[in-house]
Amino acid sequence: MTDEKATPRRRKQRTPEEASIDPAAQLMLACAAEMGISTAFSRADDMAPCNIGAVGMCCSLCAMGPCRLTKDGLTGVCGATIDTIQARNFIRSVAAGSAAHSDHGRDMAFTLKAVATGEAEGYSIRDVAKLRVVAAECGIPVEDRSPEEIANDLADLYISQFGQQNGAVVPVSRAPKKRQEIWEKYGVVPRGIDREVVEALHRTHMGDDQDPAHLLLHAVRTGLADGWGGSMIATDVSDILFGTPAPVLGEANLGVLKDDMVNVVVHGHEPTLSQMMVAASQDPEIIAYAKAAGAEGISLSGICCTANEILMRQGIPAAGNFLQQELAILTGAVEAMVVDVQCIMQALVALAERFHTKIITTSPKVKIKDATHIEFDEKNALTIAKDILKEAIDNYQSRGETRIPDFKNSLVPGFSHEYINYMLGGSYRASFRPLNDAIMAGRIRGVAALVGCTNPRIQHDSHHAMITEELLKQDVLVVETGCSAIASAKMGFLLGDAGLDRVGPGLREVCETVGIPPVLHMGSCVDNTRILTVLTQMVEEGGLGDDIDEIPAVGLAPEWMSEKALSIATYCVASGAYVIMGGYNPVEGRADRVPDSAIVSELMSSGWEEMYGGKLEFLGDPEEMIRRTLEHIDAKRDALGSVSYTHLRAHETAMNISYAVFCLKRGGG
Ligand code: NFS
Repeated sequence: MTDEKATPRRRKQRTPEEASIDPAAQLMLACAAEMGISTAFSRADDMAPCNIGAVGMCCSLCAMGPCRLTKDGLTGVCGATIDTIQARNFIRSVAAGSAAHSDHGRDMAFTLKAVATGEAEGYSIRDVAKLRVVAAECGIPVEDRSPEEIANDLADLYISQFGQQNGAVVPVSRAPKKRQEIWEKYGVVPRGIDREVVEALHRTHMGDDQDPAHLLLHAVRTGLADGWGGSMIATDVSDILFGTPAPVLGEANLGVLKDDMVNVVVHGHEPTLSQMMVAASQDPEIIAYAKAAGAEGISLSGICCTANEILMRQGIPAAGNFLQQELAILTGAVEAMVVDVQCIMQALVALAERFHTKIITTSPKVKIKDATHIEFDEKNALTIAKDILKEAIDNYQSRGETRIPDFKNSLVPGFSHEYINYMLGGSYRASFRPLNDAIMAGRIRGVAALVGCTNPRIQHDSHHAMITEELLKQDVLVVETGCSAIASAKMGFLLGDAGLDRVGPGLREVCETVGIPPVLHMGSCVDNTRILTVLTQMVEEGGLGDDIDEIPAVGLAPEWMSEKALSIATYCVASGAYVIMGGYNPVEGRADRVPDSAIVSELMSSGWEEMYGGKLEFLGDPEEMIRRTLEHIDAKRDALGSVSYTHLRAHETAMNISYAVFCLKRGGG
């Protein structure tokens, strides 16, 4: 773990302030440097990205290569052109992202089945109302049936979506009618979730699909299998089993760790384990066990999307986002980091060896060499969760010096689409009407969804912060998920009063009237499907066109790093959204640099715009992302014939100036 051994030749390292804008992260990075410990930040400094692979100029799909297409006109050994190679690499990433989200959805469906048949220890159906709504939408009879009977049928239906061979996956029917027709026209309706992922791998095997446009059609179908398939199933079932989120008070950042308690950090994605850890941590037997070990009790917190799942529902604090997983261990105060699937750095195990922290893997799919493995199984969920906590408590005595940064922020997460609908209209007239009206009248200029990861190649949290801050000033309502939402939480945007002095006057008026923060935390990354649902309901409400691509809305993932982000981007574009990704463009590389030769980039921007009304662009500069976001929103407003936002603001500014001049002339203030 010591840098001297691992990386003999050090490249220039960023200072903590250059690496992150988060003061808690800066403090821990300074500690890491002092202790000679590497982190993702220092490893990113030490290892420049491969400039051939980063922009998609390398093919490693067979053993005749890897082929690097670095010279004008070069092809791979098999004759593959750079366009084919880039499209193939891209679709493989989408397939991996779609698989990760969807396998999570599959496990949720299996848990629902186990709960329905009484085989899951400690779980119950928390949101019977949502179960009935979702089941009825799927054509499952609900009248005069017990929740378990309905849940059993819904679980069977959802499980069947993964192996379905023909037709359309069920949640696709929730999309606007016009959208479904577009997907049918281009033959991209996902037939079965697993089928699309398998076909993506088949088509990209050596010697198969070689037409970039044809490959990208299947990238769309594979992405849609995630967004309107696996991820949507994951969100539905999580809400049914653990409750549909509603606003709750929470806290975020490393300052949530406690000096006098046993700190257990849950990290990963699936709420089945983390929800049971919440229940077990409140068990009197476990609290007594912790006290007997000399601690005041157990303090549970989360990292990454697992954090979002328990933050949204129970207000359990978030210790941080993706890049803070190592920093949490560096505090010396974490007895156990309990992980399941996705976004878990292998470096955690070697890092934990420098401290007393136990890394406990729990998923049958994920083991890390030298970590402790306690396999989770929903049939004995509560017992296993208690065993894990006891392991952490037993480790409390081994704790050495701690350095918990004194930084944390309060926040109000929990904005499910059901709650947004309710808060806008009240119980009896729940409706998106006020939101649509505010957009049409120009009080809200448009909507931006900021989602996705943090990436050590970009100053941690900085692009999330800058873009959120500027869009709010421009009266753009911001909704967030994943690590982006945790970044905003740390900046205080997820609290009503704390954020409102930094937002434009129109948006501020709406937030104050409705009583919401200017940034709405909508959940984990699988919950991006909640955003699709909100957009669909805005269309159904009327006044903003008859399909998602007509709404003045933009999606941004400014610090993305994961293949899941590429799958999300693809299904959002196919749903009609303009999506801007930060960092580098994985399909940009060309040796010849002929300006109009960027075939795959073009297909995904203007090509997809022509087909789906949405487009995908990769932009490194956050200022450019803001400019294009506002430009797109204003163009969509114009197309709808809504009040011109810029004229409205210019008029208000002129009125304010005349009033100020009038006051000055009267000698007033
Ligand atoms: Ni999303 Fe959530 Fe974070 Fe990125 Fe990882 S935690 S699923 S992939 S890093 S936002």
